[in-house]
Amino acid sequence: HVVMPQTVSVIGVPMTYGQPLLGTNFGPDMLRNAGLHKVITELGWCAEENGNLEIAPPTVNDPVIDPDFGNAKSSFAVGNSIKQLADIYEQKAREGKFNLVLGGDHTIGAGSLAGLLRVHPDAGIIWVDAHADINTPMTSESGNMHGMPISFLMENLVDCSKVPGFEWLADSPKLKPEQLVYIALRDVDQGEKRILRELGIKAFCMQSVDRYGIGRTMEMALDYLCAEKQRPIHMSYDIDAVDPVDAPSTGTRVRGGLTWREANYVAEAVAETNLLVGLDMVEVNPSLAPGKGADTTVDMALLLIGSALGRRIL
Ligand code: 6HN
Ligand code: MN
Ligand code: MN
Ligand code: MN
Repeated sequence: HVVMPQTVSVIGVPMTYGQPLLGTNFGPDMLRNAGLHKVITELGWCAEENGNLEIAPPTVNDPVIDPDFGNAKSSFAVGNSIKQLADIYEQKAREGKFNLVLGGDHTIGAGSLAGLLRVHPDAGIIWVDAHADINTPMTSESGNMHGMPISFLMENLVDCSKVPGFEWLADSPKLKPEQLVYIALRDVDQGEKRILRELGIKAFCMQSVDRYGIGRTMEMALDYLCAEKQRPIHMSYDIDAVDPVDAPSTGTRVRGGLTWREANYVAEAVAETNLLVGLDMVEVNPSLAPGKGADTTVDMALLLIGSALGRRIL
């Protein structure tokens, strides 16, 4: 039996180095300025503001990954920064607080998961994303680390001791494939497809949403994680899971995404389990589609946070 935490611990992680574009660093403050704390408290939670983590930029002297082990751009800066997130996530989770992690690009998902698994080694993960984010430095075609965070946390997939900045993850608790489920995938790289197939990872891509509807899809996803036994859940929500019509300000837009209602329903269905202990909201980049597009995207992200924190229509 898992008790629903009463305090939402807000952690800003203004990370940009996991992908080539500037702007994701503005995500956390944009969400706060748009009324994040009001959303949290109006839903009956206490809001604990932890501010933004300090993200040290890459320097020319940083160690880089040996090409024999693949490509992972700015791994030293990324890895050292998200270690801070792992530590604070762990601390807040031990205090029984709900972790609300504001990105920042999706590399920060690796920090959240690392902290989560130290406290809840058998947690379930719901990864809501157009992308699978499970490239290893070897399979990645781009070298952009926001396409890799899950690979570092999956057992027997990456030797983290070979990735500068990520050595601290080498003997951290890892995920088993059956702890992870995807929602809304629609742009998966060849190497990722092979990994998903070989590890037998459960994925509900957009075609599942088309075929079964979002209601049945979420029922299957949550049954998959929790039917046998209840477990704490962490949801990592990439705003690019949402159709670009409703979330244009993000770096890797893919057509054919979740509608406004489907996107909220995902969060609502997870909230209804009362098992959610943490949420990442990532890849909001107000510098892309500035103005109305950015407002639309921030508004969407804020609505999704509210839905995940238990807002009901009735
Ligand atoms: N994201 N699969 C592509 C890559 O570069 O590895 C895209 C990754 C996108 C990551 O949106 O968080
Ligand atoms: Mn994505
Ligand atoms: Mn692609
Ligand atoms: Mn992502």
